Amino acid sequence: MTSKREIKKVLVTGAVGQIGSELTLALRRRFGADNVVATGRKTAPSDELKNSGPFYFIDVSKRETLEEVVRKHDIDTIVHMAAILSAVGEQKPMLAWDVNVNGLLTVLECAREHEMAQVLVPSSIAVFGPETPRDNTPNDTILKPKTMYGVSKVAGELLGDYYFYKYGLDVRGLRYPGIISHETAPGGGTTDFAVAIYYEAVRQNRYTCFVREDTRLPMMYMPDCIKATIDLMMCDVSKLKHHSDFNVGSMSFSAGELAASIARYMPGFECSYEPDFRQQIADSWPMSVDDTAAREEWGWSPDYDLDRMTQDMLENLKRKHAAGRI
Ligand code: AKB
Repeated sequence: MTSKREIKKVLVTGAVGQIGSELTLALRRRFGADNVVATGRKTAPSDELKNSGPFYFIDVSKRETLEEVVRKHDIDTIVHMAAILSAVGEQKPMLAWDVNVNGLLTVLECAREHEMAQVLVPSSIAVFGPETPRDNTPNDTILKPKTMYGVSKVAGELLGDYYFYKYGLDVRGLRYPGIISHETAPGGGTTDFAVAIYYEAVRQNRYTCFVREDTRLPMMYMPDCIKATIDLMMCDVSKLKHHSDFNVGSMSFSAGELAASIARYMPGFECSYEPDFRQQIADSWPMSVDDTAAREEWGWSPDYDLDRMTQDMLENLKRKHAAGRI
């Protein structure tokens, strides 16, 4: 492994997405606004994202568009958030492979040639499949996903570790569970119901959920997701035994328990259930994960539980609703 370089200039791909948009702002607070370059593919950035630091449109599958921004800003770290998620990935498997694998390879090659300090690339609970133990899923276990998203994320984890061991490029990654937030809506995932339910609770006090009531999945509130990502980026590489594939647990609940938590703060809230094709995807994923490796190797520990998250989500969304913003 080459000597560790300090993170000074970060480029975020997928910065307009659900996690990227909040992560970019958090990174700007930490490293300085001009030192964190946000990039997106098509979607226009929010005013806050655009006005708080540099922003560019790039296409990660076209090396030259990435290269131009890397050179211009002397980038030494890439946080690669651009991805096609599970539900859209099942509708467009070739696109999912192209963005998630070929896009990642472009990023890794660029980082290797520029001898960058670090690449952070998230993985997902989607790397697991029906053959994996679903309860308290171990970090190192059977990876036989049945979605193209999962297949591409397994490939991404293997590529990350390959670049670490072969070239000494410091690649790190964590397996996000469903991420819940009130700023930017997620797009195209199986766990999106756990965000949509809050929006619809505030808008009309009812929701029709696309997975069954007893569907239990690992989830995480956005502040914990940002904390986990930045903690992993900042930890000393010599402490890591894993690199691209950390389980990160926070909370685990069924769709019915989520609805019950909302009903505690929104009297009269009603949830009905009409499972669609995403049910099968959810049924192939863990119900909870064992994140001992993350806790031991870089000190991971979440702050939020279900009810605390529900209170915070509803408070923020009610404020947005009252201001006509949702
Ligand atoms: C999805 O549902 O596809 C994502 C994920 C768990 O990676 N939120």
